[in-house]
Amino acid sequence: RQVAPRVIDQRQQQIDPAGRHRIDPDHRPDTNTKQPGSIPPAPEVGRLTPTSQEARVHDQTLTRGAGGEWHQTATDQDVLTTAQGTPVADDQNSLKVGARGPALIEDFHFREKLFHFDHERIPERVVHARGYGAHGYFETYQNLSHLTRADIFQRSGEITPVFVRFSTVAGSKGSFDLARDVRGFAVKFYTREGNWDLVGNNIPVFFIQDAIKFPDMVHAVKPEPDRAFPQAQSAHDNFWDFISLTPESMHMIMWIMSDRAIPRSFRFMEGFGVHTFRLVDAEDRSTFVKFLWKPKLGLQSVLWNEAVKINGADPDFHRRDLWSAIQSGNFPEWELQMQLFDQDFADSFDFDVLDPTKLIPEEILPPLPVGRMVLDRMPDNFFAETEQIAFMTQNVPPGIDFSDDPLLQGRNFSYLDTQLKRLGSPNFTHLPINAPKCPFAHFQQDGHMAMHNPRGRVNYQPNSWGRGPREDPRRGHRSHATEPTGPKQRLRPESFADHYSQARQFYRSQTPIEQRHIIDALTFELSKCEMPMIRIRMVAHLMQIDRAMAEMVAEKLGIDSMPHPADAALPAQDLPLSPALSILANGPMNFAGRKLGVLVCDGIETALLHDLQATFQAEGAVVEIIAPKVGGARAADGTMIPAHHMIDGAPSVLFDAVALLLDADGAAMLAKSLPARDFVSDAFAHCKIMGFTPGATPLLVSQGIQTGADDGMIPLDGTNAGDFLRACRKLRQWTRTLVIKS
Ligand code: HDD
Repeated sequence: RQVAPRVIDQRQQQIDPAGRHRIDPDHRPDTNTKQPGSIPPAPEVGRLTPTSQEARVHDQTLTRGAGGEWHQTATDQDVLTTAQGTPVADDQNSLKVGARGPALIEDFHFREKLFHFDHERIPERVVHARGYGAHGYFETYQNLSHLTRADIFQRSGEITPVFVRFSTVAGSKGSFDLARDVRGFAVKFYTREGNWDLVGNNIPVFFIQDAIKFPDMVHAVKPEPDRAFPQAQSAHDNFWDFISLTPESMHMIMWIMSDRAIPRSFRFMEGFGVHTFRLVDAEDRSTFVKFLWKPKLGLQSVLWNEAVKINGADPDFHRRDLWSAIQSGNFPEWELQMQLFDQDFADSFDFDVLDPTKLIPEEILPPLPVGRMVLDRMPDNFFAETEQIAFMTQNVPPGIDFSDDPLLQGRNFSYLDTQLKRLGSPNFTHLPINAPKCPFAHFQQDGHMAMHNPRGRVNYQPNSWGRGPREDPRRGHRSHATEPTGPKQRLRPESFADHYSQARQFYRSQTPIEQRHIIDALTFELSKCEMPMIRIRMVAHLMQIDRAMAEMVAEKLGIDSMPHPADAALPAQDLPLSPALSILANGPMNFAGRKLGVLVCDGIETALLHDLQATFQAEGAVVEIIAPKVGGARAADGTMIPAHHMIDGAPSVLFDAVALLLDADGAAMLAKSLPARDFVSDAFAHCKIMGFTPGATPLLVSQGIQTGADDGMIPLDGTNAGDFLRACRKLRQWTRTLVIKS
């Protein structure tokens, strides 16, 4: 039956124009505007190349016309337009014959909209696909002109804009944050003499010594090609097969099986440039350097059992943490340090400084602090900045140079190559996030999406017109003049042959709790390998590193007879221990930047809550309230306490310490709630410091937790918030691991 169509004009249902999404014009960041709590970012340096469409690096929403005028993008104005600027009359209905169609191909707005949508995705990074970035600045501590002519290190107090992207390695873009994995720590410094990319990790060594093995290593860790799983995990046969056949990876294996691979937050991680680089001074004298980032808030990791649960409760745990910290003005900070050494040191050191599977212990070569980095602004747009940023190890300014580390040499090819694939055009440096902020001038032209081409007649040099930029042998980047010699061959140097000594040094420098975590991690990962032969081959390597560790792993895996130790080109030496390698031996001993979760119910006293809030906030910690209902809880004095979370959505794994402010009725009620029971039992099992009012006892008892179990259980009596905070500063009550397997 034909029904007469009722024509609905969707436009009448639109939001009131006043309520439409718009960008507050005052929101546009101005590079000269002081932000509260931060020092002003560096002024833009010089002018960019002559261009008709230059975009200000700090502002993704504005473009500049030839006459210098600024154009706003669509989101800044009231009238919706096509990408061509044509005002749109109807964005709710496609153009049809009659009300019921068919649709007409002449509907350019509809086709343009779909066309653009269809092409929104770009390939994710082949590694480090999941990442999160922020803007900030680097402040140079002192003049280092005696070491390097890099402009960034010439003046104390120099401020250089930076963009940092943290990442996991193996997982795809949509994977979870708490994978057991290396974390990328990539920093782009927009210096006055070009971009410097320090593309590092939170681990100072790498799996392989030669870049030719990188594709194999990455294939092995990524989901297996036939079944396309497991996602973002190294716990599978292919990874451990490759590793067990690659002894040079053993040092790195100790690191990724340690707590370093499950950081509590990006803010609590170290960063490392990994390779040996060179600093070069104005007289072309070279000093070797390794770069290290030290977090001001100290190091902290989660337990594996926590990581698994965090991934379920909040897969965005790390990115949310960075977002919240920066948005609330708690800007994370790292100190840049340099380990500096000359050829004599390199010759006398036990290992080859070109071998990226080795580190130089800080006890042997104490690092020199050279500056600090503060992250103080989130990107305006994730895609435009965090996704499109292109890091390349080849980006070094004059005064910084490469060593012959074969991994670094291979990386210098791979990063440029991958950007072309990912960003689709050799003009990716025209994107504001990748463009230098210093003057630049060259004759590269054309190509997809060219935003600034040479203006006028001259696009080459030398030319007779006396125009255009020329090279400058004095200011330009000069490679340090080394004199490589030797036959052309494919060979690993003998100086790269010791694969076990530093692995042993790392393991033995850990505290007993950290050693236990390594054993648990190895056991877990190898238990996921279906091929017994792979497990046994790995245990044979562990025998070379530490026999007792190997035996414990074998015992937990149910391997009855120990294999022979793996053949080693060089047997492990007993190196001096390096306490700097342990997280727990270098605890922050404060609670700044950490999060207290306070579980409340109706009928509680507000005075205690306010006391806790004031005490913890004064420490620089965040306090979040969890209640049975997200609407909050009604206090004894009748006031409403708003909650940040409902108990069902806020398990204790999301907090560094917990407080239970409950009366007996509330505790008895929560003792029947599974999320509340998990909240306390997990907090206890994860060795968290727990404060509790006397009324909370029934909830604790329901989980078999004694209120006086240990020094991490703090009864709250309304006067001792300070004692509770002091207990929280140690972060965990590790003695509990003697009774509970973590
Ligand atoms: Fe790499 C990305 C760090 C070895 C090839 N790498 C990438 C990122 C980081 C690192 C942090 C993400 C950058 C971003 O956030 O966009 N990579 C390292 C470190 C290594 C290392 C510390 C060893 C010391 N990488 C390495 C080798 C190769 C690559 C040996 C190849 C020969 N890496 C790449 C890449 C990526 C990349 C394929 C993927 C996305 C990208 O570059 O931009 O080119």
